[in-house]
Amino acid sequence: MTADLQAASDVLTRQDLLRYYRVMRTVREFEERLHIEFATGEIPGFVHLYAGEEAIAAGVCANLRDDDYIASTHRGHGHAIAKGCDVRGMMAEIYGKATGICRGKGGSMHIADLAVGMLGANGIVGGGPPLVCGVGLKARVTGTDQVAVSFTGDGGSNQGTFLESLNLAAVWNLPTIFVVENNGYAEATSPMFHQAGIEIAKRADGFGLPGAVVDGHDFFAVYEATREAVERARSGGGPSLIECKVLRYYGHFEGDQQTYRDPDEVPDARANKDCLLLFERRVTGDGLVGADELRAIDGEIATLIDEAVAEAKRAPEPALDAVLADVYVSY
Ligand SMILES: Cc1ncc(C[n+]2csc(CCOP(=O)(O)OP(=O)(O)O)c2C)c(N)n1
Repeated sequence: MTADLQAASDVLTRQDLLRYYRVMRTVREFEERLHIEFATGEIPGFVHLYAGEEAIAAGVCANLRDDDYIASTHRGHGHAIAKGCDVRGMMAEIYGKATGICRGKGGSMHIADLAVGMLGANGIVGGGPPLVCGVGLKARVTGTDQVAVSFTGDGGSNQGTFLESLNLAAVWNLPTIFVVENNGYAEATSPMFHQAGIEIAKRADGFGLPGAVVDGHDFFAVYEATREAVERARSGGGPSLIECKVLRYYGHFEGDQQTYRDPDEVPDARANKDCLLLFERRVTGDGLVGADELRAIDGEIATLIDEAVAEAKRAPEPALDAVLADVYVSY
């Protein structure tokens, strides 16, 4: 048993392992199905798939409570599912239907549910980090022990908002965690062309914060790094930066021809770095759960996604007179 699995299995029960496998499988099935359904032309707007990156959403959110917060990106389905958003409601939302989690007016890039602390997917690259500074400040001022996590891509980590947020979070000692999902491209641009410095995580040094780099395909590595950061944040120790190195299986958006990619990259990642396969090998190899239990979960999730798609297709469009409702919120 490796050290991080040993450390994680000291705190994770068998039920936990099954729960986090279920989260990753749900995200994978949701995304693979959206890839197929998007091609039919029935889904409006842009869709950016998260498949391949599931261990990050699952490993981070496994450490969070319902009343903790996350702020997401344009590639937000995995984060939303892992934080507890309703999967059927999300599917209907992506189809733009009245039964959607935001009544069909947000679509893929604006899924939010404050009841589970999901502040929203975000069409604005670099939009999440300032939001978590806001809720982090609220938690500090009101004296709760809530924490807030933002997800940002490697491209987004070059936005001023990201660096300004690291600075503010450090100055104010906010209970925030900045997770960077470095999937090797900002749209079609490799970090070779957009990233100065060796590692994004090293930027933490400049703000006096702890920074860590982990393999984003490895649930246990992400889980352990986040557990440490969440414990620090909850107990008043302030913010952290975690960079997760990962690969995405699909294009930047659905329809992207991916001419910027080596054709072997995705087949290789699917064969050798699939977070679900890695997870399964480790937990079954160490006798923590049975492969049959994982297959049973696969079956349940396949049914759930089939039903979610069928329901979304049948659901009504939002009524015309609802178009202006909930667009602005006054405080
Ligand atoms: C402020 C802003 N600038 C530019 C864009 C256009 N845009 C959308 S996604 C994207 C690239 C994001 O790359 P990255 O942060 O690495 O995330 P990934 O897509 O790789 O998950 C850009 C430039 C935008 N949505 N918002």
